[in-house]
Amino acid sequence: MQHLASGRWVSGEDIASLLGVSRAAVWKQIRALKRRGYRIEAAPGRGYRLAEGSDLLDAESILLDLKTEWLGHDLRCLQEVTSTNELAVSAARGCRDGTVFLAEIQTQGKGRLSRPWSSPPGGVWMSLVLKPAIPLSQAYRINMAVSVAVSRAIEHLYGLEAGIKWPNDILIAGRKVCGILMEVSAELDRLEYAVVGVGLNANIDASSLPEEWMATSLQDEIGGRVSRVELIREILLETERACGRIEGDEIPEEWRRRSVTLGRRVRVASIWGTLEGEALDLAEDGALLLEADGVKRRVLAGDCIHLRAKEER
Ligand code: BT5
Repeated sequence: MQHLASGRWVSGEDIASLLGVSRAAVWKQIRALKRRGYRIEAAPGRGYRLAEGSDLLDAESILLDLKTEWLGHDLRCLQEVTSTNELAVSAARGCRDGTVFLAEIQTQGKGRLSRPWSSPPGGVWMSLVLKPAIPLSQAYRINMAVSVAVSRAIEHLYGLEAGIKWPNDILIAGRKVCGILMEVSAELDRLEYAVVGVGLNANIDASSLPEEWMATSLQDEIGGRVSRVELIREILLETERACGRIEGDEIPEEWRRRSVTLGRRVRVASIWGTLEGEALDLAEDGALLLEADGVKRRVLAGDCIHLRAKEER
């Protein structure tokens, strides 16, 4: 696959000798790639090349112009996995800080509370292994940093306003384009690692997802396909920048500015029950501060629904 990544013509003979396989094996591989949806052109006497605009996801093309200092330098790009988070969690201890797992398809992509995450080809299904030297009590800041980074990347590349819905969904015009799932491991209060899973609907048709999910995709918003390679590079760069400012007020401040939850009437369901009220602010520990029936309350984790006008009391 990486031999086609440059977009230049490459002969079947050259690929065969580079890989040490037969011409027939190359042809079989090309046929398999086409079946997976890659647009590969073939011309007699010239060989094969990846058609312009092909959305090829491979580590080599991403690394080619990746501007990060440490994040994503160990990039593991796979075709089909159960879940990149699952893979990253099982490997995290032996991985260096900033290792990234990416997959074209997840067969058991997961959301919070083991909810399913639909992961067809064309999305960005990626998990980052992060090992910042912060106490466990501050781990919520990693989540915040990644939400801010994804929102920034979407804004920079496509000029779309990408708001953050508490706790960390990314919405475009009220519809979910990205979900983030963080899993951490710690020893006493020392954070060992965090695995942050980013599920971003890039080149997928959101109308194929159930309407009640209120999902969207970059492709639907822009009216055309995006380069996932460029998108992943930008997310990694913004995440590295945000991780560099993990302590201090800057990230929570930017999270607040990008929040589409604060100031709204919301209903939050958590293990402690359901609360309805006005979302006032984000607390020091990432909890949502609500005013419900004149009383200020804190919710550390839960599912948040932005209420429509007709549901307001
Ligand atoms: C999330 O959970 O939003 C976190 C999703 C994290 C997915 C990434 S992909 C890479 C990494 N590997 C994984 O296995 N996971 C991470 P939550 O807030 O619980 O939202 C889950 C809910 O979103 C589901 O119950 C559906 O209602 C909806 N949903 C599922 N797939 C979706 C999609 N592709 N786009 C929008 N909404 C979706």
